[in-house]
Amino acid sequence: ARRPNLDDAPVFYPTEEEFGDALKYIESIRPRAEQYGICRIVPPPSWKPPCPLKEKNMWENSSFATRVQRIDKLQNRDSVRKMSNIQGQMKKKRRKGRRTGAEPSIGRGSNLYVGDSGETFGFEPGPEFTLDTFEKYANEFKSLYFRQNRDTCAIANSLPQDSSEPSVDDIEGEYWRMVEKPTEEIEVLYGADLETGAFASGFPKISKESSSASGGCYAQSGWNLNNFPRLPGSLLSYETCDISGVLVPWLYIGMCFSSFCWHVEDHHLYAINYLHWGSPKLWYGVPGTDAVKLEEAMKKHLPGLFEEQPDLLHKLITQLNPSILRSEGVSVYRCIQNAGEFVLTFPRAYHSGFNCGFNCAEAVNVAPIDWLPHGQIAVDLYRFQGRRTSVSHDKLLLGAAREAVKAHWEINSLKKNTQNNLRWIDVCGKDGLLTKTFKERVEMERTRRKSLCNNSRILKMDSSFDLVCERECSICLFDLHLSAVGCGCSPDRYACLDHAKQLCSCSCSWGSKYFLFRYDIDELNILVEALEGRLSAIYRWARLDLGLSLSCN
Ligand code: 2HG
Repeated sequence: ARRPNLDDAPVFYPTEEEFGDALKYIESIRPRAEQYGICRIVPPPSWKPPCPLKEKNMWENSSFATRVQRIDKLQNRDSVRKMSNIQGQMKKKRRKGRRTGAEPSIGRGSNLYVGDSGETFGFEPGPEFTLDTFEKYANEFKSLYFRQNRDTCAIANSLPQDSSEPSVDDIEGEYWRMVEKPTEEIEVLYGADLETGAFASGFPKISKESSSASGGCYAQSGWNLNNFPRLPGSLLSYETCDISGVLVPWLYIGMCFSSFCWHVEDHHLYAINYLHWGSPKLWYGVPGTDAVKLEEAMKKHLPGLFEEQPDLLHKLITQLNPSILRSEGVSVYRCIQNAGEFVLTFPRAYHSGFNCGFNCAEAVNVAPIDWLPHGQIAVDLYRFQGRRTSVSHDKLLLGAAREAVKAHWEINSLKKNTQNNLRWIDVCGKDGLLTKTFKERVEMERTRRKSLCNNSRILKMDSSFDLVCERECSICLFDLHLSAVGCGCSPDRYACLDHAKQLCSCSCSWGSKYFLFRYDIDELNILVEALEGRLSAIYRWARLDLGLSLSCN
């Protein structure tokens, strides 16, 4: 079988010095890399982080959940074929390997659905494994597949009798043969979306001991994915909740053919993935500018699946050969990630791929300032689709705006030109990215507030309104960080400004309704002017919001 004929995504080799500041480095490669959607970053040779997952205790005693992936059904769901001999053998082994009644682990939402026909497709929960037992399972599958499946597997036929490993190209050709024209059922297991909080991270964590031990610098490193989402300059630092998979990394324990299907990151965030050990992970990436084209191409080629499930791409259960995407004018790039390397995906860059054998990766999101407009597009789209958000976009936007004005105040009144303060200079001013995005959001808010009834009660939103949990509109799920509508009849139920009337059945009597505003429009306007660089506004905002005044000078 032929592998897709694609150009490679770019590869970057930072020097030790460049590698020192993770977000600065990413910003430096963005002009060359973003147009490919994904890129590979090979750390300097001195980067050798100790991996806590390699400890013997972890291999023998910690178990993790897997999910079952039917590779022959990722693209064509109507293929019902006889189970191969290998699958029969692997199923028997799995029963033996089962340690407990495996708990379902359905991360990143729901990748299970029931089609119109009643047929269920999705990644059902598989058995639990330890790293030890999964490694054996994975290795056995791969050697059985490529050496004993000679009837159906084109590569196995061409492999010399005592051949060692199939090449990545061979595995890739075989993968797409199975996805597109399966001759048998192929079922693999994936330990995907494992919460590092519950299992373990592959990076050392900051602790009292780590500051002195040799792992100390790795515990503090910006490339340690436990630190990455909240690095200074990443807007995710303004989210107080530890959102699993976004702010707290997930772990992926893979075997040959285990797959991640076409998807974009929640909120069109950047994502970074590090391969701790094992066989390569093969990626396909599409630049964010081709995201809509990809969606249209998928709908065109898999119309039945999209009719059944319009939000199919949110389920992460569907592959489509990159060659088909290419034939529809979608730019697709290929990337082979080896152990010890990072892969970065840019905002709204669709990506998919699979593992070439037993391996372990970790991934998390990040939001450098250039992500802001992409994030705004994502929440506008979510509102239109009635889709729940994972983070509060307005909390991040407002967090950045407040921090930027504080930095300007410190630079002006305290002459504190720290790196942290100076990073905000370029994104502020009349044409700065932060100013422009924030101003547009305030304008949107102003229009919505204006259309509301004047004689309703307006209350200052408590600063802790959404501190521990995100608040969302009970009708469209829009995030309520900036403003909300409540009614005396239903405590703890709120709506966004657009759905004020639908909140409850007392809709005709506005009198019982109240509005919660975090800031009134005049305050938001001061913040806009402060971002534009007007000194008087900077001082007014500092006094008003931050409790800072000239007397501190
Ligand atoms: C993602 O795109 C991950 O969600 C890749 O970074 C997942 O390694 C995987 O399977």
